[in-house]
Amino acid sequence: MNSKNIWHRRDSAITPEETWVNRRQVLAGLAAAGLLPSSILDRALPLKASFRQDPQDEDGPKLFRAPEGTFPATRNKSYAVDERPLTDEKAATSYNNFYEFSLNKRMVQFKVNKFQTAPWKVEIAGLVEKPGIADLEDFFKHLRSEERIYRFRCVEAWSMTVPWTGFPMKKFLEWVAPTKDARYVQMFTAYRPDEMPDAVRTGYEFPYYEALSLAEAGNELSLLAHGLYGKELPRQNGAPLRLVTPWKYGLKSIKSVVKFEFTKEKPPTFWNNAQPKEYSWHSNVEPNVPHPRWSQAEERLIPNGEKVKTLPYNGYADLVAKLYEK
Ligand SMILES: Nc1nc2c(c(=O)[nH]1)N[C@H]1C(S)=C(S)[C@@H](COP(=O)(O)O)O[C@H]1N2
Ligand SMILES: [Mo]
Repeated sequence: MNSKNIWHRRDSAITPEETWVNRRQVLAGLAAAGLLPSSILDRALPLKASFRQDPQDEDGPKLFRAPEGTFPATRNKSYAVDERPLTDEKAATSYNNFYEFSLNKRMVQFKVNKFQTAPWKVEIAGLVEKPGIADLEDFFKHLRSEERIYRFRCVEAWSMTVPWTGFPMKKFLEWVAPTKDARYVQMFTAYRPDEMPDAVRTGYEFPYYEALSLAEAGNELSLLAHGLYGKELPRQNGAPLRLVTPWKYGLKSIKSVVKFEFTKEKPPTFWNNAQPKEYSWHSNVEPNVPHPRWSQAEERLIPNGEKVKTLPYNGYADLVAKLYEK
C-alpha cells in the first residue's frame, strides 16, 4: 500500500480523458483563469477541511432537498460489497470527474458552488407513453428509494466502493412506459455555462450525454441515484439525480440529469463520440481489454491507492453478462 499514490500524483497522469482535447485550448483556459499546475494545487488544498457543502446553506444557490423521511432509505442487502472496505465519504466527495466544473478532480468540489439544483425539472421525451416535464419531487411520489453499496470503477483505473440511495431504473421505466418501438434511452446533463466554470473554455462540447439500451436500463443494477452516504448527493457527485451503472466504467454514470429521451436508433454517447478508439459505446468493465494507452487488469482503490484485480463486469457478471451474449 502506498498512501501517497493518489493524492500526490499529478492529476494529468491519471486523467487520460483530458488528453484528447486540444491541449492548447485547455492550457490557455487554465492560464487565463490564473490556475496553478494541478500538482501544486493538490498540495495547496486544505486536506483536513470539511469537503461537504451544507445543503441548507442560506447564502448559496438553492439546493434540492429530498422529501422528509427519504433518509435513511432501506438498505437493499442484495447489493453489498464484501471483499473491500467502503470508501471514506470525504474521499468520494472530494475526488471527482465532472468536467463541466473542472478537469481537476480535487477542484470540482469547490467549483460547483454556483450550481443551483432546486427547483429541478426533468424532461421525459421521445418514444414514451408519458412524455412531459416532471418536477424531481414527482420521482419521489412515484418511486421508492433504496440504498445499495456498489463498486465504482473509472476507466482511468481507480475505483471506489460507495453507498448510493436511489430509484431502481427498472421502476422508472415502468412509470414512464417507453412505447414498443423504443430500444434506447439517451440522457443529458444540465448545461449552464454561467454556473459551470469549465463548460465552455475547455473545448469540450457540452451538455454531456449518455445512453443505455432498454435492456441495460431495465437491468436490476441500473440505479437513478439521488443520495450518497445517506444524504442528498453533493453537487460534485451529480446532484440532484444521476445514473449509476456499476458494471460499466464510471463515464457511463451521467450526472445531474435533466432529460431522458427514448429512441429507436442507437444514440451517440459523449466519450465514444469524442474518442471512439478509446471509449466504446458500451464501456463495460473488461479487465482483459486494455485501453489503448494503459492496462485495465488492475485498479487503485481510492484513497489509499491499494491495487486490486479488476473483475469482469466489475464483479457483476452474474447479473449482466447475459445482456451481451451473442
Ligand atoms: N455530466 C458529467 N457526468 C459525468 C462525468 C462528467 O464529466 N460530466 N464524468 C464521468 C466519469 S468519467 C466518472 S468516473 C464519474 C465520476 O463520478 P463521481 O465523481 O461521483 O465519482 O462521473 C461520470 N459522469
Ligand atoms: Mo471516469
